[in-house]
Amino acid sequence: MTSQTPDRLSTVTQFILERERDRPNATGDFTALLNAIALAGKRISHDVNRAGIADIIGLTGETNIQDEQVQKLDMIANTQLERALAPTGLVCAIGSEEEDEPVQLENGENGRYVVLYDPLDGSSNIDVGAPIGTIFSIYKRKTPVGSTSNSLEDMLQPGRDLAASGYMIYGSSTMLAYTTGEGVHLFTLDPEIGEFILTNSDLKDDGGAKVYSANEGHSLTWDKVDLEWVSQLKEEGYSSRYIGSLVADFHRNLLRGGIFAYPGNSAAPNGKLRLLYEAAPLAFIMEQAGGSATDGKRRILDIQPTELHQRTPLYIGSASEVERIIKMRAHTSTTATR
Ligand code: P6P
Repeated sequence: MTSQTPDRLSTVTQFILERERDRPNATGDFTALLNAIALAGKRISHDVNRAGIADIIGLTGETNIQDEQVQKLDMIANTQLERALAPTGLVCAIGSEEEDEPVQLENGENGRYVVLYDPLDGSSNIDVGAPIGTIFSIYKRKTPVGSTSNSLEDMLQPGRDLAASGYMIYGSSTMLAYTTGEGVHLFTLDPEIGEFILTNSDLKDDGGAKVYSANEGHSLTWDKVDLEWVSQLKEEGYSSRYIGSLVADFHRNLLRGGIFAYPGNSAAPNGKLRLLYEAAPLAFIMEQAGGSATDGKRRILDIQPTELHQRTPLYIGSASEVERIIKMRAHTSTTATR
């Protein structure tokens, strides 16, 4: 990874304001939006770090639309994000992994954005202390401002139309990364002052590390291309790093290089990860850092969503590594049709 190490002390708010000053038609809306997300991130970080003490570890006893058991902290994070975004008046509707349907925000009819998120990705790792995170997507609404958002029309947009995306990782430190299409910028939460402080601006993935992240426990359900791909990496001396928390695996690969894969499989041809609030926002970040992301054939950012919680196979990381799997899959599909 290469980046600009800041020679100044800058909070996420100051940083965005400085960059908005360079845009004549900036309204300050994005500053307010990202501030709200950062505020929720501070609260979620606090809750995650005291989970064992405050008896908020464990399950609510419910299952979400993904048929996954809902952790208490999933719902707390979901609520924190909604409570932070609603008062901005900038968001007409929210899409969340924890909500079956889009959530219209009260007084949101004049909101110009929709926000989608996985409030606490990797939450099954909460009680073992592994890093977990929040992943978010911000789109400009397509329906007229002033109308009650036709949420799905506003949310089912391809990743190439994202206004912004980012993630927060709650690990040994809490960090926030975002992009608006002008580079990837990374901030670290200083809990002493409760501010996200600029750590790296304009992160670039230099593709260096020979690392792959995939859960080979599922490899008996993979197709022969994925099996051949991993076998090639092993022959070339790659190391395997897999935390089982997408944000943590992604963050490591963004900083050090490497490739993450959650392929489709015989049980779930579209894999496990969701397009709108996991794959697409991270693909936007990775492309802005010089990497790329595919479902094995298509650029993730070009996929037109048809459902709010739709899943997609995901290969994301250094451009050369992603190119390799695309070529392998294309070769197999052409030879298979011969
Ligand atoms: P598996 C966590 O539940 C998650 O959604 C992602 O954070 C992670 O990358 C993936 O699932 C892990 O899934 O099947 O390897 O346990």
